[in-house]
Amino acid sequence: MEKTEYNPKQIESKWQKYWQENSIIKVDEKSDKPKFYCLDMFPYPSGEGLHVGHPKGFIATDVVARYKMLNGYNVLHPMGFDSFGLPAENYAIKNKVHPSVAVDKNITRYKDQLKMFGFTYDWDREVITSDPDYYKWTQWMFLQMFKKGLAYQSNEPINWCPSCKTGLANEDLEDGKCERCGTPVEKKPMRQWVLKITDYAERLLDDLKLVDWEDSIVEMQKNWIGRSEGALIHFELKTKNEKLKSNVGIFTTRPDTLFGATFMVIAPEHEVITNLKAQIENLKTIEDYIKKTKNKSELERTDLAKEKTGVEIKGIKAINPANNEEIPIYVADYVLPNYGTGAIMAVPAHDESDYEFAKKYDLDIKNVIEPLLMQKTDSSAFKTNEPFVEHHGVIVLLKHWDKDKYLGLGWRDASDWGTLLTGGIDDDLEPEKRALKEILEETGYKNAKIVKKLPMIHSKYYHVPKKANRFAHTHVFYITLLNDERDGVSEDESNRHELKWLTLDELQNFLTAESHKQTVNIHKTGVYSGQGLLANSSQFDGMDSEKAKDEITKFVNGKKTVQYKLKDWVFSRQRYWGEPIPLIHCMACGVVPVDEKDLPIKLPDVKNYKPTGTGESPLASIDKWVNVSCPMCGGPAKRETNTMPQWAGSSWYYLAYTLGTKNLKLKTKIENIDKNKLNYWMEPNGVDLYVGGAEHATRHLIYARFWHKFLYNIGIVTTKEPFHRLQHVGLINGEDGRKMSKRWGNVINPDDVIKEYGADALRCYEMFMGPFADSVAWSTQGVKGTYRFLERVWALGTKIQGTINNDQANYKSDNILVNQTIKKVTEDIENFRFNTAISALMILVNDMSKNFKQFNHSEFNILTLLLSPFAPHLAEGLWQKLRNKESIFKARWPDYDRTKIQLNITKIPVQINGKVRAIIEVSLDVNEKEIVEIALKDNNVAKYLNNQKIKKTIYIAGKILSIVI
Ligand code: ANZ
Ligand code: ZN
Repeated sequence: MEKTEYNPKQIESKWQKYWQENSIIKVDEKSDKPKFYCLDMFPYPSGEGLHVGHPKGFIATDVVARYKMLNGYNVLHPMGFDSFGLPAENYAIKNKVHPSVAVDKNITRYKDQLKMFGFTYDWDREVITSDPDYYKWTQWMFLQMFKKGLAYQSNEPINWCPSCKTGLANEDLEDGKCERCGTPVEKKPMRQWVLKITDYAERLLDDLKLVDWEDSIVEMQKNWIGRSEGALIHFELKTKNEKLKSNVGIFTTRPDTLFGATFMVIAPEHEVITNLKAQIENLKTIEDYIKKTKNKSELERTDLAKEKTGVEIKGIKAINPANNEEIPIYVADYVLPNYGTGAIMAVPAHDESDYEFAKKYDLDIKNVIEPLLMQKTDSSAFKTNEPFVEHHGVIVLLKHWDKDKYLGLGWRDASDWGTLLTGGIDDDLEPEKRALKEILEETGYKNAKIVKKLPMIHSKYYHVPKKANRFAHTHVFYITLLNDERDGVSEDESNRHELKWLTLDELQNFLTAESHKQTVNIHKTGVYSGQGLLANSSQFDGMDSEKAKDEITKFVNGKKTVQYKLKDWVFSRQRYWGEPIPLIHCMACGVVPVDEKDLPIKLPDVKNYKPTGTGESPLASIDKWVNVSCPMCGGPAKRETNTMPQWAGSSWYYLAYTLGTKNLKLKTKIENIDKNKLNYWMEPNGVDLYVGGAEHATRHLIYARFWHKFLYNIGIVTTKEPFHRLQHVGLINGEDGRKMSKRWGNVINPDDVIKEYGADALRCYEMFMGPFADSVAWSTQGVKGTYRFLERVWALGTKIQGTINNDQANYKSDNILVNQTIKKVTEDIENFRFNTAISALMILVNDMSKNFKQFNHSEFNILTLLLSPFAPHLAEGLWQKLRNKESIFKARWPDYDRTKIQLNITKIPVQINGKVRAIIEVSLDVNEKEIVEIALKDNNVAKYLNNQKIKKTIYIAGKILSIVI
């Protein structure tokens, strides 16, 4: 008698062995199937081993890998270890073992753990970045970059982590702190190797079009690369008596605001300070200020919430080239040295930081842009083909005589219409008088005083009652009531609207028209940073700001330029555990590359690998290793002792997998690398699927793209981008909701879970626990639930085994639920909705258990196939029980019958702000999130939403969807 109880321990080891022996997992390139390259971000082997959070992504790629196998693909699904770098080294130092020993031990542990999951890894392709067979090629690639002039030495101040005792790249910081240890970094001038990644900025940006990545990650990359179009404009300098020969260039994205530049700000690091020492009258004060700002992080300097500081440079003025006015120059640390030119023209009326600074130091604020608002939506959208009627008017922001409240008008015949006081100017009355008169007529208040005229606002809209396009020019006044003395107003007026005294915040929510909202906003912040029409800009007055950008740049002989936020990649670390940089310093020849045939330059085995903290790596003290003869002249020379950063090895490991370790042996020459293998897996779009943590969006994923593009340039790869589809994985937190960590004592070890419930239960649970990209808390109860589900499947299989009486089973069914489940599971796997795929399987299993007699052998085959990517061991076991001869992973994924998917379709009205705007057809089982997604794709819904933010959605299942904006 065969044992019928579900015993994962027994079946899992049995089938893992079977897959090994029957080449289910081994792949080669001699296949006529289409290929699928499915990749995980490889782990660094830490001392703690894997906790249950790590494999979530690995399980997902394994599900996809097996699913693709079943769909007839030749699938590469490799694994390896990112074993160089700080994490491995810090672990080694803490535990007083040599990094190479620690890494070996940790890798063994990781592999033991990974093997328990039954993943489809072909371990022959394993890549270990600290293996000389591998890093030989990392060094080789660096040499090619060096030879092409992409690697250069610099002595600029860089980020220095005093705790990790090494320089770091910008990408290694988080909020100005070391990403590894959380210590605030210092700025330290240091000799370092830098890679010119900025040469690739444009391509890194443009080629984002080629990839199929989540929008959020594309957006993060765009921001990191940070492209800005603007102008370079020169300001001449003068002392009290004479013009100076030197001038200062500034970078601005808003040359149209040049007439409003009322002062200039330069970064404390700017060279003009050293160059003009003799002319600066308050040099001591300036130097003191510079000293004070020295160690501030970039974030501290530019944080809008922090108070700005600065000092005026006495004795020198700048000349605004637009109007030849003399303006003061300040040194202030909110201007950064390494962006643009390290100097700016400050336009306080239109830039928030400049405004704050001007307020603090009492500097001139000159408005030069008047908002131009275009009504493009709803009934008052202007009609593009009709002419505009010019219109003049006033808007009054009226302050209460006593309280800090402002007047809003609530219109009685249109309950959702809230405005400020306004009126047209159709007589000869001056705007000021018109504004005061408006107050009297509409409110009866008699004593008011104009405090300030705010910038005019222009707007284009359609006047519904008058049936015409309007181009309105509105004077805006900030007026305060002096007391509550008041006349009665005509009944007519008081019937029309109600006076409401509101705070500025309340007012902003209360107002409907864009021009009124903008009035409050400008009053509140003092700044208008949008587009508009020029004012106070002599011959450019009235010009559209977009056009004025070009015109004013030309007018002052400026130059259009593009700036990037991306900085060159600081590529050296003063640490032991990394790839030695294969360069030699010769007294006579300078920096000389190591001969390629001498690669790899192996990391010497040392006793003392602790960081020195002096800015030199521990390698510097190993005389025997350091002193060499120059490859060019044979004279005495020294090796470069800095090592490469952790991100070097991970920049091309996905290419190494395609070759397999055998092809990367030490003796191999570049000519002998089998590019056909590489191209087989990479063409046409690169790695087909890449899964990993979102924290790599701007580090590894920028570096690897750069590296890949370089290899493309030198003809090693044929694809422009390394990773075609990218999917990020959400974290698994501890049962208490906190990040899993030893510190909280909430770490769950996969070994324990697998021992108790089996790998299949763990795999299914992690895929079932929530939407894949979300962070979810671990639940042991949840694992038990999925375990019981698998038990039920096993029991069902055992039961059916007894009823099988023919071997003619296929993968077809007439059953509607079965066909629906095929469709759902297929689409869900393709779209990374593993949780709903598993719930669909649960529904099918319930039905099969309840109505056992209605299902046949073929249908049970289908269930087993659908389950197999998630619970491969159990599925393989059942497959055999179902009298199939070969491995389930040599079978074909079932197809559903389109005629047998009678979905419960229903019509649902969609309301926007209470009005039905569309009727959409959905299946009855959609949830709120899904139906909102479907609704948003509807043309009418899109039209009425018009990109406005959705405040709330309510779905009454099967009845109605309401959207509130
Ligand atoms: C005048 C101006 C007027 C500006 C205005 C903005 C608005 P992005 O978009 O990030 O490229 N800037 C230039 N170099 C700077 C530096 N080294 N440190 C700090 N700020 C710097 O920003 C470009 C704008 O940032 C530039 O345009 C400049 O301020 C400022 F209504 O010039 B602007
Ligand atoms: Zn030499």
